[in-house]
Amino acid sequence: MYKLLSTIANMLPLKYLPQLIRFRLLTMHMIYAKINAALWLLFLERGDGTMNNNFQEFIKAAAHVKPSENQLRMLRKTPFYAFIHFSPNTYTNLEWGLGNEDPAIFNPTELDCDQWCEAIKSAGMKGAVITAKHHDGFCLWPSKYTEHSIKNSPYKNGKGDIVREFADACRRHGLKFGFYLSPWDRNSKYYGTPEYNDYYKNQLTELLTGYGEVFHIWFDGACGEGPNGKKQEYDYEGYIELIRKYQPKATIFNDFGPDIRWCGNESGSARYAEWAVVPSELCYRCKNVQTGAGPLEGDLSHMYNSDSDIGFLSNIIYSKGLVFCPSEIDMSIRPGWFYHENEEPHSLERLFNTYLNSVGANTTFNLNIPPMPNGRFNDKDAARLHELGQLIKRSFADEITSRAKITSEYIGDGQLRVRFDFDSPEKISYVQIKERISEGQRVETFQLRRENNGKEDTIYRGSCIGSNKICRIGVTTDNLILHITSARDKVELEEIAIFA
Ligand code: FUL
Repeated sequence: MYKLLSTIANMLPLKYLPQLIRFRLLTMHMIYAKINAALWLLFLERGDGTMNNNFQEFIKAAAHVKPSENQLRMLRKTPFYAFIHFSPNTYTNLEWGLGNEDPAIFNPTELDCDQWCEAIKSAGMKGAVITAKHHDGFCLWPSKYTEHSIKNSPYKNGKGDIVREFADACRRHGLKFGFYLSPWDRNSKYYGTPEYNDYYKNQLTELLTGYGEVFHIWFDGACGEGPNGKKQEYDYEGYIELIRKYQPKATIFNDFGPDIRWCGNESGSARYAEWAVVPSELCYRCKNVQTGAGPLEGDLSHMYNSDSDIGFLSNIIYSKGLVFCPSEIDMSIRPGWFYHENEEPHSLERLFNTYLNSVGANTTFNLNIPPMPNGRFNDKDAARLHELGQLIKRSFADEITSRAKITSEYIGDGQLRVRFDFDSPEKISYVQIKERISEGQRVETFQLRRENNGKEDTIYRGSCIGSNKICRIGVTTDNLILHITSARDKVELEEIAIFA
C-alpha cells in the first residue's frame, strides 16, 4: 500500500509539490518513529512483497508465548538459589586462575557442606549451583579425563569428591542441586582444538550421570585463551543436547538462553522492565520460536541480549520471532565471586533490594557465597544469609488481602481495574502481583492508586509483571486500586497479595 501511495504521489503534477513533500516527510517520520509505527502497519508492505503480519495478531501471539515446564518450575518453585565459587582461586586470592596452579594448594581441612546448606536454606533459597570447574580447569570431582583435579590434592588424600559431598548434602537438606562447568579452560591441553569439545562433553556426562537429579546447569560465555594461546569454538548445541538427554528436567543458563538468560550485569542491578518474552535473534539458543516475525521489517543487531529493553514493544515489532526466556540476576554476597579475606559481605539492605528486584521482578536470583580456604562459609556471610531470610519472611508474613472487599472490572481485554476496600485504614507495605505466566506474559504497564474523596492518586507505576512483581509502597489507606493500564491481550492474574 505504501508503495502504491508513493507511486501515485510521484505521478502528481508539480503544483502538488508542497503536498508531496509533506506526504514524504510525514511517511518517513512515521516509518522511523518506532513507537507510532504501529498505527501505520496496516498500510505497510514488506520489501519482498508479502503483507506484514497484522499488528494486533502479532501482539496477541506475543501475549501467548509460553514457558516450558522446566522454566515454569524454575520461576514458580525455585526462583532463589545459591551459587558457590570454590577452586584453587580460593587459595591464590585470584578471581580467574591461570590453569597452572598446583593441585597441592587445594586443601579445605574443615569442609562442611552441611554448614553451607543450612546457611543457604536460612535465606529461603531452594537450590544451589556449585562451580564443578571454573576457568582454571581444576575439577572438584575426580574426573577421569584430567589430572588437574581434587584427586591430586591433599584433600582426603586425593580420595575426595566435593561435587558428591555437596550433592548429597543438598539432598539431605531438601535443596536442589546444580553445577557450573566452565567452558573456558586454561589448563586443558585440548583447549583450542576440536578435541576439547569431546573432553568437555565427557566431563559434562560424568556430572550429568553420576550425581542424581540436577535442577540447573550454568555455563557462561567467557572464552579466553587456553594454555596454548588458542581460543575455543564451543559446541553449545552439543552440550545442550547432552543435558537434554541425561537431565531433561534441568534448566540451562547461558548468555543467549536456551532456558534462562543472563540479565546483563553481575552486580544485582535489576532493570525497569524484565520481560521473559524476547526476540529469538537475541536469545538464539532458544529453539522454540513461538511467533512469526514482527510486523515491521527491521534489524535488532544493534542490541545485545543484556540490554534492558529487549522485550519492549518498540523492539519486538522488529523481531524475527519471539521466544520465552526469563533472565537470571547473578551476584555475589561479597564483591568477588571467590573468597578474599579483605572483603566484607554486602549490606542486608542491598541484598534485600536485589531480592525484591529479581524474584520480585520476573527474574530468578542466583546469589553466590564463596567458601573460605578451610571449606566453610564465613560466619559473617552465614549470619547475613540468615538475616536476609528473616527479613524476607517478616516482610511477607502479614497478608491482609482477605480483609478487603474486592471488586474488579475489565475495560476491553487489555485493561483491568481491581479495587480493594478495607473497613478502616490499613498500613500496606508490599503488593505482590502474579500473572498466570503458564499462559504467557501480557501486562505492559500498571499503576497502584488510592481514592481520596473521589480523586485517585497514583502511588506506584510499574512496567511488566510476569511471574511475580513485588511493589514496595508503604502507605496507609482504606482502599487500593490495581489498574492494569495496558496489556498485550486479556489480562490473566494468578494472584494479588497485599502485605501490611
Ligand atoms: C563469569 C566468570 O568469568 C566469573 O568468574 C564468574 O564465574 C561469573 C559467575 O561468571 O562469566
